[in-house]
Amino acid sequence: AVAIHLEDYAPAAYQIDTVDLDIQLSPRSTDVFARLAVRRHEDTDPGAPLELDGDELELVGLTLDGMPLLEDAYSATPSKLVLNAPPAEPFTLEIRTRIDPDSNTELMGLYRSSGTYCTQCEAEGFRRITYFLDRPDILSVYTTRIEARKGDAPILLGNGNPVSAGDVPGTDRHFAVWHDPHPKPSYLFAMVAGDLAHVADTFVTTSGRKVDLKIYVEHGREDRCAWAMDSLKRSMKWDEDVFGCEYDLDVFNIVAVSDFNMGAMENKGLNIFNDKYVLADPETATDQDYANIEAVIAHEYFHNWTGNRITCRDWFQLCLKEGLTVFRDQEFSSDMRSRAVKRIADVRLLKSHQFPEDAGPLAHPVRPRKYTEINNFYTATVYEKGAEVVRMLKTLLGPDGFRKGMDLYLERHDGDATTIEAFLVCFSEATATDLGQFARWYDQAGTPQVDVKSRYDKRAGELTLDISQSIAPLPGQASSEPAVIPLRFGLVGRNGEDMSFERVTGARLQEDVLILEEQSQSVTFTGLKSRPVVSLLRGFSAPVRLEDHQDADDLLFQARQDSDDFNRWQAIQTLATHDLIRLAGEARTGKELKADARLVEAFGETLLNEELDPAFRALALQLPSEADLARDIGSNVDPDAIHQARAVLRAAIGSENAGAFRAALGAKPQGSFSPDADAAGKRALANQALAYYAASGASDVDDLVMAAFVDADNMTDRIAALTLLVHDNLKDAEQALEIFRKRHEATSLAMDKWFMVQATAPLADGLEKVKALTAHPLFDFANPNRVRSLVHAFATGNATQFARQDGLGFEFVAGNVLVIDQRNAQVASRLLTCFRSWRAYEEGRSKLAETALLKISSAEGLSRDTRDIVDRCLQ
Ligand code: DPP
Ligand code: ZN
Repeated sequence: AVAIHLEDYAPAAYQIDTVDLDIQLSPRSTDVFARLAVRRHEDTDPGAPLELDGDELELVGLTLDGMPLLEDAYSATPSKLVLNAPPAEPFTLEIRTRIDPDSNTELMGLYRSSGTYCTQCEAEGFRRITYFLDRPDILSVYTTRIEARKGDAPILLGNGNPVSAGDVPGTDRHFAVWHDPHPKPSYLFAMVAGDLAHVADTFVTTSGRKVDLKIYVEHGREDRCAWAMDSLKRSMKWDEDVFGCEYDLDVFNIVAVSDFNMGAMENKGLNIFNDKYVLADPETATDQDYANIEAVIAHEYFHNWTGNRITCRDWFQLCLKEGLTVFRDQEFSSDMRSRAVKRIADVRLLKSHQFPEDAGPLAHPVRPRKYTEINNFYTATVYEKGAEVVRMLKTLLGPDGFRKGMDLYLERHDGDATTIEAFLVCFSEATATDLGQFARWYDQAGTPQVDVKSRYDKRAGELTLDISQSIAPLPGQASSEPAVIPLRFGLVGRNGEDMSFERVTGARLQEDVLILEEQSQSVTFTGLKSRPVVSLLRGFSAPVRLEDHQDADDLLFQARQDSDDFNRWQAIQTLATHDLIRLAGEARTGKELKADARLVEAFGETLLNEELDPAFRALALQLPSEADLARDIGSNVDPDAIHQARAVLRAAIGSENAGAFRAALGAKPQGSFSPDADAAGKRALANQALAYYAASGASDVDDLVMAAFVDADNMTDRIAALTLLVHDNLKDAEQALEIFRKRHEATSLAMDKWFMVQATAPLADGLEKVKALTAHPLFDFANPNRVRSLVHAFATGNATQFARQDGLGFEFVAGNVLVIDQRNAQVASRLLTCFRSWRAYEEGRSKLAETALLKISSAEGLSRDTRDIVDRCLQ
């Protein structure tokens, strides 16, 4: 496959101003008539060829200004339609293609999910519907006529506003016409046709536009849409209040489908969602599901401005819409919930997904410069690190400066397909700030390592921080330049309050943020009466790995006293990480393992600290995951040793504080179920307590956990108890799995959890169980959610079984990648990324992982997606 380079960008030779589609639906044979108004770009020589993209298309008709084309005037293959010498003046091209939605297992383009016709066009799916200039800088006005058998598809939906609808006389078919007045790129095209139920509501915008809101789902699922609708209305209001962004059509439709590669898709006026981000009720959805739904509904809605009205010039600019929109949805959730808790959750995600990506063979800049398959760049780096970069921009410019820049961006670029440079210029102009060095965040891969050594001179009352930053060499990036790092900080005095100082030299200071710009610099604070505890990177003000050499005393102090909640959490995590890494090292020498007593005590204290909100305490009690520890250890990783270390610490914390944990089990919210953040926090804390109590070894553990499972009146509590039963191999695990299956068999999203609990069980025969589950009647390779809940969950959430010493875990996942690649390249290549840290394993496992990768690499007929990932992993 050929690599595409950012530096080769050139505007298309032709523009397409309007697109009129007539889509005549039929399961095996759908006819698509596309009428395109084509115009030569002013810089294009008259007669230059017009090259339209296709993908597995069959051309059945072609006219130019109403006339059939002579055979030597064009050439057509399934992946290309070329007009050799089109007219110099604007012309109308009519293209008729025939497609087969039922055999579209890639779930890109037009396909069917549980009988419903739906589309997914980002990034390059529109070319699977008709030949087109399928690139995001071609903005066109779309009118879509959809026709189908009335009985099969009573509901017909398109982008924009509804125009007309009616029966097709003399047939059993009907049609609907939709018109979207906003010029848009082809990746935002969507249509849906099916037998769907809906819930309806309305929203009135600030300027008085009444918008009809509808969420479409399969019949019988309407009563699981309330939370999504509520989230949508809150998102619409919030975007007006916080960013001044108003909705711009008369309708906003959301459709939930069961078979979807991504989380959701922001098609103009017609969002299509993976149903896991729409459907929720207490019986089938966890608090985490509710929070995710709120965030994803907001995310897709926010794209209406950051993504749709202002889109990307080319796919290298993907972070322009994704990083910014993730930042916006994170801010929204923070405003709806606890800001500190949301921040911790987001940083956990960043560190567990993005940091490993950024440290291995799949590392790439937030704005990549080269790709062979764009689908492989919908990554944690583009999304989550992209959001962190926008957050740093806000930190550097302040809230007012940031808002000024956003206002200018939204005004200046409305209707554009633009770039990161244009985005940054708006902030630079609005605030008279030079962002030249800041722009490196978009162009350099790798997580900067920030090393800080502090020295306190008692006599002079001065504190000096010797700070250096660096990025380890990566494939394709041997060296790097210093980044602008906003380091939020506090100098904490013995009473827990931040100390004031006289002066600071060696770095720019902006309120409580030090701006680092050099590869190394010494920063000195004067006028300090005693040695402070230095609290750095408060709120995780930059996506860096901080090594500040704090000793255990200072960390314990910070965990108890820091006024910054994030750093209180971070301090206890750092303490736990240090001890776990020590234990994991000792586990490999066969030494008897003993957890650090002060750490164990600190966990008990955290549990009992009523000043902290329950959600925060639940997060603080969570140990670093096995994957987190593997990432921090970095090389020569032994997953069994890590697992053992965690088990020892968890048991120590559980048994030393058993009484307190048992008492905390009763702290559940009272009354009927509410998904709000408060109630969710209480459930999280009680379930965390249950997990520690289960590790205490008390004699009533089996019965207590089973009782918690049986008595649970919501999915959050039920799945928490089931996870303990299965993962700790408690007495009634099998019985509980049976009870759960019988209860939820008809609810696919709940059964995903049933598969996932088993997939992630760290048991000696975990792999054999997962293999057996691939033959379960409810397992289905065609459903991405099901594949993710079993195979992907195993590969990413079951470190000891995936990386088994006999290599069978790697072999199993690699085999599945090959099977899935035959039908759905995106799901397969995503699954394959779980090998990305393979070189960090100890030698034996590393060799076995390489063998599995080589097996994939040597397979015939790999998709471009999977080929790209395997090649990069092995490079
Ligand atoms: N639908 C995906 C998202 O919103 C890709 N645009 O992130
Ligand atoms: Zn997005």
